[in-house]
Amino acid sequence: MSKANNFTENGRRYLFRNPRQPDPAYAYHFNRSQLVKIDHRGAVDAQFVQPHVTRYSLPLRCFYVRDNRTGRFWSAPFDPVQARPRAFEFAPGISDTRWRNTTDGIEASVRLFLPQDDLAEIWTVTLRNVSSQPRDISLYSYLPVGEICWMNHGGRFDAKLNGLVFQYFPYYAKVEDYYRLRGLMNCVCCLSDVRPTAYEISLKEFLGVGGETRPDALRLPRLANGDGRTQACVAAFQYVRKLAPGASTMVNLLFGPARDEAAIRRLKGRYLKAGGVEKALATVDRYFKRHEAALQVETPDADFNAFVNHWLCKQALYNGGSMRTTFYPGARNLFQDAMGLVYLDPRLARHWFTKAYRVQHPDGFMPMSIKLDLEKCSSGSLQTGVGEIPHADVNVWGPLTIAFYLTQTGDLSLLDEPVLFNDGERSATIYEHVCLGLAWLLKNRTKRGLSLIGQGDWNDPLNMAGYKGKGESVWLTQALAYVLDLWAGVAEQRQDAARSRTYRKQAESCRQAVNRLAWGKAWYTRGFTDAGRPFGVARDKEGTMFINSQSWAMLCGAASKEQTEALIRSMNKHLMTPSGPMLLAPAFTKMVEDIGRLCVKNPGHHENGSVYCHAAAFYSYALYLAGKPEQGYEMLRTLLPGWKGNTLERSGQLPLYIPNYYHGVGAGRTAGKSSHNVGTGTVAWFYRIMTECLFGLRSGFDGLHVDPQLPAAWNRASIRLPFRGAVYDVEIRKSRAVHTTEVHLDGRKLEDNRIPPPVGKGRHRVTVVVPASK
Ligand code: CEZ
Repeated sequence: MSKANNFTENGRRYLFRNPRQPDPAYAYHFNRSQLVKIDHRGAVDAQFVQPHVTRYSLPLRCFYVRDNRTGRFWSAPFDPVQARPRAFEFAPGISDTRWRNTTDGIEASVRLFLPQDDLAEIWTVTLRNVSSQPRDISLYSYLPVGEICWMNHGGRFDAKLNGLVFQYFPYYAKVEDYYRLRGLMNCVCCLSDVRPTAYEISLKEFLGVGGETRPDALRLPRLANGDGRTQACVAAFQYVRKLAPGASTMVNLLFGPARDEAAIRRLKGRYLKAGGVEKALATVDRYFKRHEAALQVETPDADFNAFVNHWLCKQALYNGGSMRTTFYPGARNLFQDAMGLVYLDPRLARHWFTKAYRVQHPDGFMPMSIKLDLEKCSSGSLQTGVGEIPHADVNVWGPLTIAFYLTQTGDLSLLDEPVLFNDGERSATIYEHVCLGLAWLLKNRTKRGLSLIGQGDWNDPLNMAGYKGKGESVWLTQALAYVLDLWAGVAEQRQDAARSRTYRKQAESCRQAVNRLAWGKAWYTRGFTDAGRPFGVARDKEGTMFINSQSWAMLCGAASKEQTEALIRSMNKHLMTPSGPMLLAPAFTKMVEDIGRLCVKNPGHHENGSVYCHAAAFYSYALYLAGKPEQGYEMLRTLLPGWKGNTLERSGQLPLYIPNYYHGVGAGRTAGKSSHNVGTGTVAWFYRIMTECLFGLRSGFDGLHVDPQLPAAWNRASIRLPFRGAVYDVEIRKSRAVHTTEVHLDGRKLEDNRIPPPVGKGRHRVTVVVPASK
C-alpha cells in the first residue's frame, strides 16, 4: 500500500490505486439490517438479518466489458479477469464506494451504495470510450446468486419489472416451520433501469468450462435469455452499445433480497424511476453529514482528522445506529454502542438505554440477550448462541454508560423513566433498575469479596473458569468498583446519600480485595477457577498475563503508583506488539478446561491472544487517567492503522475503521493483520478517550472540566463538540508563557477551568492555553 493512497473530498473519501494489493482493502456500507463489505477488487461479503443472518449471493461483484469486434474482454472493478489496467482507482466514500478502471480504451466507472430504508445494493455503471476509435461494446453484469437452497430454487426474467427474480424456499421438515419460513425474504431480485439486450440466469451456462476468468457465455454474440430452474443462478444482463470516441453509456442496477413481487415492484418504483437513484444517495449522504457535524476536530494529524470527522462517526452509526445490523445485540454491546452515540444522537442513545433495561429480571439479573424490533422482521427463526449464556458482568455497563450520558446531556429525566422488567408486569425507574443491578453485582461475590465469574464476564468465551459457581473474576471486581464510584456520584445528584455512601464503601472493599488477593508482584491475576486456581499468573505457560485486570486496576483506582509502574513494565514486556497490546499472551494452543472456549479459538485470534482493540482502548484510557498521556495517546492512535508500527501494510487494511482485533503474535505469519470486523465497542471508547483525555473536555454534573493532554508533537488543536445541547468551539494551544492551563469562555477567563452548564442551545468559543512543557 504505497503512500500514493490518500484522503480526498475533505476526508470523506479515500483513494487507493493498487489493484494487485493482496490484502482485501475493504469498504463497508450498511443500513438498519444489511451490511455489505466489499474490497478493491470486487470481493464481497453481503448479508442481511431477518433476524438471523442471511446471505443472498456468492462473494463477488463484477462487470465484464467486451469489445464485440475483437472479442477481447476484461472485468471491473478488477477480479476475476485481472487485466492490467491503464488506470485504476478504488475510492471508498462515507456514503458510497466507487471504482474507476480504464482498460483497452474504455473507462469503466462503478459505484455502489445501500439505500437507507430498503435492503438493496444500488449499482451504477458508466462506460466511456476514451479511445479515438468508435467502439462496439458489450457490458455484462455478473452478480452471482448461487444456489441458496437445494430444496427449491430458480430464477426468471420478468419483462414488466425489467429484471430477474430468483425465488427459493429454505429447507424445513416440520410443518410448523413452513408457516415460520414462508414469511421470510425468500426472493432475490436484480432490476435494471434500462432494457438489457439479453440475459442469462443459469450460472453454469454463463460460466461454462471457462469459469469466472473466461466465461463461455462471453464467446457468444448474445446471452441466451436462458432460465434457471433448480440450479445455481446468476444475474447476468448484457447491454450492447456503440460508443463514439468520448461517448458514454450508463446503467443503474438494483440487486438484493425481497419478500415478494409486490416488494420488488415497490423497490423498482422507488429507486429506478428517473432521479430515484441520486435522490436515494443524497438521503444517505444527508444522514451521515448530519451526524458528522456534531463533533469535528482539527489537529496536525490529517489522517486522524479525516478518521475522527467522518469515518469514526460512520462506524459509530454502524455500531449504535444500526446496532451492528443485528436484532439480537448483546446488552453489553448495546450499552457501549449507545454510549458511542451520546455526542452524535443522544436521543437514540436514550432510546437504547431504556430498551436494554426491559430485559432485566426483577431480582436485578441482567441477561446478555436482547431482542430488538422483532416486529420489524418476519417471524423467522429465533437465534440463540452467546446471547443465551448468563454472563456475570452485564450490570456493569448500564451505570457506566448512563452516567456518561447524564453528565454529557444533563438529561436527568432519564433516571425517572419507568421501564418494565422482563416479566412484563412490574416496572421501575431507570435509576432503580441500575441500583438493582448494582445490588445484584454486590451480591454476586464470594465471601472474600471477589466477583463470581459464572460462565463469563466481558470476556465471553472465558466460560469454564467459574461455571461451577465458585470461580472469581478479578476484572469484574475492578469494574464493579469503578461503576460503584460512578453511580455514587449519580446517587448524590438524587440526594440519595445513603446509597452513595454504600457504593463508595463497597467500591473500596472491592479494591482492597483485589489488592489483597490478586496482585502478583508485577501484574494482576485475571481470576481464580472454581477450584481456586489463579489464572493469568507468572506460572501459567499460556495465558500468563491478561490485559483487562491491568487496565481496570488503574481505572478503578486499585493500582498504586508503584503497582502502575510495575504493570506497565509487564504490559510492555509480555503483551505489547506494533499493533498494540494483546488481550493475553502467550495464546492458548490447547484446551484448558478450567478456562474455556477461548482456548479453542485460533491462537492470536479473537479473545485468544489477539490485539483486541476494545481492550486496548481500555488500556489507553487507563494510561491517560494514570497521568501517562503520551503512552495513552500512542495506544489510542495505534488502534487506527497507518501509524508507526501498525502500518497499512502490516494491518492489510485502509485507515477507514478500527477492526475488532489485529492478529496477535500467536497467529504467526499473519500477526498484525486486521480482522476487518467493523462491529466493535472500541468506537464508543475512542470518542470518550479522545474528547475527555486528549482534548481534556470531561463532562461532570457541574459542567465541562477542561484539562487537555495534547501529544508532545502537537502545539495546537481544536475541537467542536456538543455539550448539554449547546455547541462549543474549543481552540487549544501550547505556550511557554503560562505555567498552568488557562481557559477563556467567550472571552471571559474561567477561574477553575470548568465550563458551567450552558443556558440555552447557543454556540460558544473556548480558548485554552496549556503550558508548553505539558
Ligand atoms: O464477541 C465479542 C462480544 O461482542 O467478544 C467480546 C465481548 O466483550 C463482546 O461483547 C469479548 O469476549 O466468542 C464469542 O462468543 C465472542 O462473543 C465473540 O463472538 C466476540 C467476537 O469476537 C466479536 O468481536
